[in-house]
This record gives sequence, C-alpha cells and structure tokens, in this order.
Amino acid sequence: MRDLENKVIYQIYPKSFKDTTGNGYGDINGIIEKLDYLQDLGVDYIWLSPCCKSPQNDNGYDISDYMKIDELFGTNEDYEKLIKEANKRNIKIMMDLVLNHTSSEHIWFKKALQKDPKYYDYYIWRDKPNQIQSMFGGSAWTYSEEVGKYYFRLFDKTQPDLNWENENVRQDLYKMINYWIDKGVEGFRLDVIDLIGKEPDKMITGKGPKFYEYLKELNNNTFKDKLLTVGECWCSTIEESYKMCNKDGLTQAFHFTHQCLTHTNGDKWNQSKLDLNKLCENFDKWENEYSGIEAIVMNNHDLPRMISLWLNDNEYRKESAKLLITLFGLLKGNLYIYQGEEIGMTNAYFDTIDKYKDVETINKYNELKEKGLSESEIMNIIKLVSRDNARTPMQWDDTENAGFSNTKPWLSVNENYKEVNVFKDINSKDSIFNYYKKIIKYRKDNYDKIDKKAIFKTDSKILTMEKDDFILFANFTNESININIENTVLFKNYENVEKGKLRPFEVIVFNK
Ligand code: TEU
Repeated sequence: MRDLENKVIYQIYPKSFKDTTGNGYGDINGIIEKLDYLQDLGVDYIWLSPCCKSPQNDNGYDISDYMKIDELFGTNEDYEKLIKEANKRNIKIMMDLVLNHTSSEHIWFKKALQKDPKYYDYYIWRDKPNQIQSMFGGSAWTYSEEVGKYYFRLFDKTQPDLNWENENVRQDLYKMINYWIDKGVEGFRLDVIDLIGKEPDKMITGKGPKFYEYLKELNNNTFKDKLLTVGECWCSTIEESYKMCNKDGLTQAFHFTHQCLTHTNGDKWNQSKLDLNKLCENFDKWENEYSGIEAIVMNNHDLPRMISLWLNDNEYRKESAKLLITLFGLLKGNLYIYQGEEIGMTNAYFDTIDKYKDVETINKYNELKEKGLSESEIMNIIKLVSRDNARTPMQWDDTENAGFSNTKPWLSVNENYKEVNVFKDINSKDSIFNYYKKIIKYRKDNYDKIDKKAIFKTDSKILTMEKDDFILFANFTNESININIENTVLFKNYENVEKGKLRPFEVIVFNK
C-alpha cells in the first residue's frame, strides 16, 4: 500500500466548482477547463463529490442511478473525457461512493414501495420505529403509507438506507463499482462507510458486527488493495479508523477527531475554542502511534472552513491559511485539499435562512425554532457551522459571480470574492496559492524528512512540531509572543522573520 502514500488529493464539489453551461450549477466540462490549474498546484488525484443522477436533495449524496451522470453535470461521455484529460496531466479520478443509502427516487426503492418480491428487501422495514435518531435530526424511521411500515434512514427521509444483509444489494453495488473501475476511475471515497454493518434492532449503527466482513467482501470484489480508497468514518476513533485500513479493507480513513475537538459534548452546533493541548495529543496519536497512512484533512464540503473556525479569516487571513497548510502539510500521509482552501476561502456567514440550501442546516433551523430560540440566536449558530459555508461557488476572479458562472449561482457567492480569488492569487508571488505549491513540492521532494516521528508541544498559544530535520513554531493567537530561536528558515508566512518573536498567527519552520 506504500505506493499509495504521499499523494495530494483535491476535493471538488462539482455543483460549486465551475459552470460552463450557464445554468448556475458547476459541471464536468468546468472541471476539465480547470485541470491545468490543478496540475499546476501539484495534485495527484481529484476526488469528485457525487455526480450521479440524483434529485439533489442532499446535493448528490442521494443517488437515483449509480451508472448515470446527472444531466446537471453533463453526460457519462463527459465523465470519461474528464478521466482521460486528467490522466494526460498525471491526475487520477477518485469517485465518491454512496453505498449506505440511495435516493428514494432510485428504481430499487420505487419497486420496494410496490412490495416487489426482489426489491422490498433492498431496504430496512419495520412495523414500529425505535429510538435511533437521524444524523439530520428527528427519528431515523419514516412511515410509508404504501407499505404500511417504517423504513430506516439515517439521513434525510429521501435517503433510505440499503439493507446490506441482503446479498443481492451487495452484488449490485459491486457491479456498479466495477463498471466505474472499467471506465478508468482509480480511487474511491466511501461515504459513511462505517454505517454499513448496522443492526438497528440492537440500536447499532456504526461498525456493526458484520462491518469488517462486508468491508472485506467489498474490497475483494472490487478495488482490492490496488486503488486508493478512503472511508468517511465520523463515528470512529483514530484507533478504529486505522483498524479498517489494510489489504482487505481501505487504504485510509477520515476520522475527523481533530475537527471534533471544538464540538461541545459532541455537538458540532455548539462550538468551543480549540484546545492546542488536545490538538497535540491528537496529532501525536496519528503521527507516532499508528503505522497506517493518515488521511490529512482540514476541510471538506461538510465542514465550516477551518481558517474561520480555528484562526482568523479576516485581518490575518493570509497568515492563517499559510499557518494551517504549513502544519498539516508537514504531517505524513496523504494530503487532502478542499476546493478554495488553496486561495484561503472563508466561511460565508450568510445571515438569513433563505440564503441556505443545505438540508441539514434547514432541518436544524426548524428544530431550533421549535425549541423556541430567537431568530438571531439561531442564525448565530448556523452562520458559523452550516455546511453551506464550504459549498459557496469557487471564486475564480473578481468579475460578477466570481467567474463561477455567467448567471445567478445556485448558492450565493461569498461577498469577499473581489479580494479572495484565484486570478489574484496565481498572479501574486506571496499568495496562499503559491505557498501551497511550495509546500506540496517540498512534500514530493523531501518525503523522507516528513515521514518521521514527531514531537508536539504547546503552551496553549504556540504549537511546536519537531521532526529530525526541522522544527515548526506556530502562533495560534493574535498577539505577538517572544520566543528564543535562531536558525535557517525553511518556511515562513510573514515576509521577513523578526528575531525573538512570533507575530499574530505567524508560523516559522527552521532547519535543525
Ligand atoms: O456525511 C456524513 C455525515 O455523517 C454528515 O452528516 C456529517 O456528520 C455532518 O455533515 C458533519 O458535519 C456524508 C456526506 O459527506 C454528506 O455530505 C452527506 O450529507 C451524508 O454523508 C449523507 O450521504
């Protein structure tokens, strides 16, 4: 599996990347148009969030036909062209696989509703609901008038969970995966994969008793250990996430334990200040305790922008973005970059609910309304945490709609696009984009130096990371702090180093 290590994977949320048809939604041809940009950045893989046919209730994570590209994004031919064009630039395509559930518009579910003898069992039906809650709020069970029973759905009611105990379901999914492998897909991101072994009657959702058996069968029938696979595992500890990574499982898994550090009592809607001591403990575990390949991830389409949550996305935006990529970029494993991160895109902070499109956000809004919170209390929560913060259109330039589309985009553009955009960044020497390129190049050329054990320390304001060849100092505060170090500088996020101190959000890496 080591040949799948030290890769840079760039996540694209197709709906928000680049619109070439003028319908306000990004599309596959828009991605093709930007391949040179991604090659220049130095990416090895593009992970594409789902583009298959879907009613888009959850932006494509509700698939109604796994073998067909949604017209919104283009055609199957466009997808194949994308694979070819990307390959010409040494970029591979990683597809997003949603295997836990389908859309309620999928033909399997439609047939199940008619109690079709084959397809009824593709989903999970019970006479009575139990206490399991949906990840999007409320009960995980929805009553179907047609069937006279409840079906299980861990996400929206339009996303019924597949019944993995049914062998026909599993075989149909393997066929579909192999179809895409034959088309040239060379990696997979597996949506909520740790939920497939659920046993709802026993109140088990994550990593059920048959999870490892199913994972092995999936692996052996499809990607084996040849393709780069990454599982999304919100419900897993670091230890559990490494347990599923081996030749019969996945290459790597997202455990998100560092993003969860600011969740108060596990509640992401109640954010607290980042505790650097905990962050150090966390890094220490994955860098030093486990021998697998870490999936290093700061941002994705479900998370508020890390720069906005952890650092300063305003006055010190540039410094903050560079600080984060210096720290995360010098960790070992595969580096995931989410679109816009490389130019320092920030939370959008929309302050009225009509601006939000995300189903999870809207459910939360209604839930908090019912609880009696005031409009401004609710919006303060949503502004900071909503997934739409990460989903605003990519900011390509300072023209109308940020060069994303020539028409009104499906989700509003972040107001800061005149200041924060690709055109500006690629043309400025000390930009975030050019800094990302430097870090990526360093990873490629010096992975032996990165692939070392690390010592993490903090006094709650400055975080240090020391490896055999270099030492990093990162100031996570907006104050200047005196420090006592001198050596040759490998990386820095201010133009010049001022001896004896670290300015707000300053990061310096010294050679040892
Ligand atoms: O996300 C899984 C998931 O559990 C999310 O609800 C996550 O907990 C939350 O957004 C984190 O803040 C995956 C996809 O990445 C997400 O976009 C989908 O909505 C979800 O699965 C259902 O497919």
